[in-house]
Amino acid sequence: MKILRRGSIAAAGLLLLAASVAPAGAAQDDNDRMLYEARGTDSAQRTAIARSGADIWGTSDGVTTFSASAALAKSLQAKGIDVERVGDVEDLLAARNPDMATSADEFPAGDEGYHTYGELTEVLQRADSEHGDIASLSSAGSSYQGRALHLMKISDNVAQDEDEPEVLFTCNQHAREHLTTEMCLRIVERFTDEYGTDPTVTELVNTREIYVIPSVNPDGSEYDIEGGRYKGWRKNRQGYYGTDLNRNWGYKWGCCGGSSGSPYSDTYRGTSAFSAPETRAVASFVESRVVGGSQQIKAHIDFHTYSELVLWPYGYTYSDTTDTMSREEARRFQEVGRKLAASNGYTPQQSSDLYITDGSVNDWMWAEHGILSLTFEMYPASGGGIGGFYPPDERIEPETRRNDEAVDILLTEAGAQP
Ligand code: 0X9
Ligand code: CA
Ligand code: CA
Ligand code: CA
Ligand code: ZN
Repeated sequence: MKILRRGSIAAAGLLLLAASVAPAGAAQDDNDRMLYEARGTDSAQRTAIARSGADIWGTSDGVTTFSASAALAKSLQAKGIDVERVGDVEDLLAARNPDMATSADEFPAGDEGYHTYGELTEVLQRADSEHGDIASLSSAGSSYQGRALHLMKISDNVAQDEDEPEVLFTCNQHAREHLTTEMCLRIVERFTDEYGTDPTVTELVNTREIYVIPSVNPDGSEYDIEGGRYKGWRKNRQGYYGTDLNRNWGYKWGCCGGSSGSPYSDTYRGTSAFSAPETRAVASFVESRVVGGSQQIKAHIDFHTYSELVLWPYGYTYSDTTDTMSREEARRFQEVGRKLAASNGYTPQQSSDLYITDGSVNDWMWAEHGILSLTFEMYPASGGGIGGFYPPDERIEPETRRNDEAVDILLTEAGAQP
C-alpha cells in the first residue's frame, strides 16, 4: 500500500496508515492484543519487555503480566523470556464486563461505586462548600479535551498561603487505574470530614498545606468507561493514540529506552517533554509553588495500580546514586519508602528495579524540585490479569483505607525535612 503523507489524510485514512506502518511487534489496534505472563523475570528482562513496546500491567514475585501482539510475544520468547499466553484482551475485557452500564457515562453495572468525572466534580464541590474554612477547590488547568484538572487545597486558614510544609497527592495519570481516583477522593474526604474529630487529621490539617489532584487524566478515564464497557485504556486522549502521561515529564525525557517514540505504543512519550496539556498544567502548578526561590512542596505521592509497590526515583537508571541523588538522599528515600511500605504491606523498591522508565513524574519532581516524590502501585498484588485494573467497587473502601497511615506518615515526613 502506498504510504500517504500524514498531513493529507483524514481519521479513517489514519487507521489504514497505522495498519501499514506500525512496527511489527506493536499491537496496532485493540483486536490484536493478547495478554501474557512472563515468569521469573528480573529487572533487565522487564526492561526488555517494556522497551519492546509491550504494555506491562503488573509484576509480582517476578511474574510480569503484559499485553502485546502475538508476534511481539514470540520475539520476547526468542530472547529467552518465559512467556505464557493468558488469553485475548478483548475476550477478557468482555468477561469482566458482564453487564453494560445503565447509562452511557456510568461505570459498568455493579461498579457504580466508582466515581465518574461528573460525580467526582460534585463530591469536590460539595467538600469545598461544606468545609469552606479548610477546603478550597480550584483547577490546575485543563485536559486536552477541556476538562478541569481539579485541584483541592486543604489546610487551616485555607485562603492564606501560610508558612507550612506543602504536600501533593496526584492520581489517575493512567486512565484505567480508576482505584487511584478513589484514593485521592478518600484523602479529600478524610481530611475534611474528620477535621475536628480525628486528632491526627486535625493536627495535620493545622500544620500542613495539602494539595490533591484526583484525576490528572480525566479524558482518558472517561473514555475508558464510555459506552458502559471497560476498554483497558492507559494514555490521555491527545491525537488518535494518546500520550502516556507518565513518560511525558521533562527530566531526561526519552533518554534511556524507558518509553516509546511510536504513537501506537502504550508508553508513547509524546512529541516533546510536556507536550501533553495535563503534565504541563500539573508541572506549572508545582513551579508556581516556588516562593522566594524555594519549593514549598516537600513531598508527593503519585498513585497507580497495580502490584502493591512503593517506588522511589530514579526510574531512568539502575544506579542508586547520581549527581542529583547523593548517598544520603538515596538513603532517605529508602528509609521513607520502607516505612510507608511497612504501614500498608506493599513491597518497597527503587522504581528501576521494576523496569526502566524515563519521563516519569517522580524523576522530574525530585531532580527539578527536590520533592520527596514516590509512586504507589495499589491493589492487587497480582493475579489480576485484566481484573487487576478493575477490582470490584467493594474493594474501594478497604484498599484506600489501607493507605491512610502511609498518607499520614508522608505528611509528617514533609515536616521533618531540611
Ligand atoms: O509504568 C508506569 O508508569 C508505572 N507503572 S504502571 O503499571 N501503573 O503503568 C510505574 C512508574 C514507576 N516509575 C517511576 N516512578 N519512575
Ligand atoms: Ca459492586
Ligand atoms: Ca494553614
Ligand atoms: Ca505555604
Ligand atoms: Zn499507572
